[in-house]
Amino acid sequence: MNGEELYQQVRKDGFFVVPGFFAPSDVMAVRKDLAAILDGFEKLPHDENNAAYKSGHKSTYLPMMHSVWHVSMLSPGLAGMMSEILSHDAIKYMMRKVVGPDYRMRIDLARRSSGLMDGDPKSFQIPHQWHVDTPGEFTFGIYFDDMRAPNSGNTGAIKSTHWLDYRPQWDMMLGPDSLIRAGRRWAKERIMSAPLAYKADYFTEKLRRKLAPDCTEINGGIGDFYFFLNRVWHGRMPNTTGKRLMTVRFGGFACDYPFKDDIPLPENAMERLPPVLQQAYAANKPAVTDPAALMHEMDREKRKHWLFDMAKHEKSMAVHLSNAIATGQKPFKRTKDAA
Ligand SMILES: O=C(O)CCC(=O)C(=O)O
Ligand SMILES: [Fe+2]
Repeated sequence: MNGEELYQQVRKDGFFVVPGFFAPSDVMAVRKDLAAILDGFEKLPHDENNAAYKSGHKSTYLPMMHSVWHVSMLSPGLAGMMSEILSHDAIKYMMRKVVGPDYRMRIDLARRSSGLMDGDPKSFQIPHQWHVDTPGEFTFGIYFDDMRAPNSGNTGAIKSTHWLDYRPQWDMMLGPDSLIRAGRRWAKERIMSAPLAYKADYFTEKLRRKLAPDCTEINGGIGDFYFFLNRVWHGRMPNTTGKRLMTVRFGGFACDYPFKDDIPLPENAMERLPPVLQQAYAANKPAVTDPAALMHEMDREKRKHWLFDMAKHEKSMAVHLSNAIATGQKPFKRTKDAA
């Protein structure tokens, strides 16, 4: 593993997988701990008054998955694996060039899919829709099952979209749900009816076709880990395997970017962590900066492309027109202003 190569891969694609980093027997031993932790929380009542919340380890049940937060503080084995990644010379080199002189971790979590059929593998839009998160954010992931088969419910990413000045969840209406969500925001009111917005799909469909070959499931298996920039268009791919598959994700922010929000760490969190993670989770770090870091380079770049602009305009005009027709108001005027 070579730090410069990893850095170049993040520059180019926005993510990478490191295969065979851990010994499979070590991963399987930690997997046993994590499964027991998830099983334990699963037996508790699935509500906010349960012991999981009270202990500071949020435990969330969705039909498609169960997640437990800050699991590194419950599994020394996992904490050891995370430390091994973060203290590896190649990763330190990559992080220095991508994130800058220092970063602060925000969360780690274990997620186990429910095994229910999740999403339509033929659809361009994925179950956890294409999105970008907060600027300055990065995420690592470790596979605790063999998730190399297509549609294993891995994190997905669209290559090289981290250079773009577009947000798929607000600027691009790539699927029906995003249409309603982003449409509401554009219209600054409830969308009364959006038939035109569904039909006006000429450039958007061209955009989907342009992006499709770069849509990648970040597949991996036991021993492997991955990394992505939360600025690359990403989401969760469908899980059609019928299996309950487990991953751990952990990530945070470059110190010179606003920290998204402070998730209170569980009690005595720091004492339960090895030094590398204590350092990574430490609050009140100075905002040390390096303008040459990739995070800042992306901010300066903000690449535009005519097809993205056309797709954006096509949908926004269609939303405004649909709404105007439905409400009998003049298009391109907010209800409040018009009244
Ligand atoms: O793998 C997933 O569920 C997507 C994760 C994601 O969106 C994130 O970590 O920011
Ligand atoms: Fe995300």
